[in-house]
Amino acid sequence: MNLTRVRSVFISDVHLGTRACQAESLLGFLRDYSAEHLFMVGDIVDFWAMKREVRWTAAQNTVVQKILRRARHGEKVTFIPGNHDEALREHVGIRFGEIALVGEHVHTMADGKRYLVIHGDEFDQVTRYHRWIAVLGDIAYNGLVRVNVWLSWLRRRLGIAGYWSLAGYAKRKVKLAVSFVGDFERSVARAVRDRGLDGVICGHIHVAAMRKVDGIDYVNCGDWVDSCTAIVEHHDGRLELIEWGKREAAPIDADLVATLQSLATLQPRAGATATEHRASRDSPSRSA
Ligand SMILES: [Mn+2]
Repeated sequence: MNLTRVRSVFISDVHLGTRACQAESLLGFLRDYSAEHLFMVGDIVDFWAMKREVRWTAAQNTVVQKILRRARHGEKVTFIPGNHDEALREHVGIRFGEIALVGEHVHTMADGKRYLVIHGDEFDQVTRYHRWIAVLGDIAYNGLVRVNVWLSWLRRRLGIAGYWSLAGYAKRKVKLAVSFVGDFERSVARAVRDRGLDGVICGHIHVAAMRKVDGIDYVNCGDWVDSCTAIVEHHDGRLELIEWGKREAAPIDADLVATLQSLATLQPRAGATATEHRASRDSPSRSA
């Protein structure tokens, strides 16, 4: 195990309850990074998608259990609801056991810089004023992510190295998406500068980033449905973008793993044969 201790971990857009959620990858990341502060920056649970279909896997359960356990063991866990878990916004200001539920948070980094931690959908003109477009876009995006699971499987079968994301490619290429991302980043930066803060850590648009936007440190956690990215703050206040999806082998859909495993059990396995031999050797002596 390769444990890295950091001051803070920031994750967003996990979308628990959906097929696209890369819970196994997130578990791998959480296993490797322990922190004093854990910020969950919105869209952790996807109540929108769960109205259509609920996909709750064992790995997703483990994610919840791991986070609750970390909170019990003294990690300061802060949950900032997003638009997909906006039902929780009614309860902002309450503590759920060890977890603080807040609408936004100003985090002081180890080097004294002050960052606004917020999901960010309030800066997205589409989500704010055209909810039905957002819902349609959400369905289309989930479709892309789903197709991508099969593409990455195919790429592995063909021996093509590395991870390539169809949804990521679409986001980079579609002109509308590019200008949407730019508008979003600038409007977040403007709000943060107006409040006299040094930077922002947000999520929502599923595009991880760590750069200056109009003089503000613009940091976006990305997501755990496609790119598998997170932000960590080291003990000296330095921020780092962790691209877990690129570090690991291409993320695999849990169902696909189950299918491949059931196929694999149809093949004679060395381990299974050895056990059978031992069993057949033991049984006559026992009956004797
Ligand atoms: Mn969102």
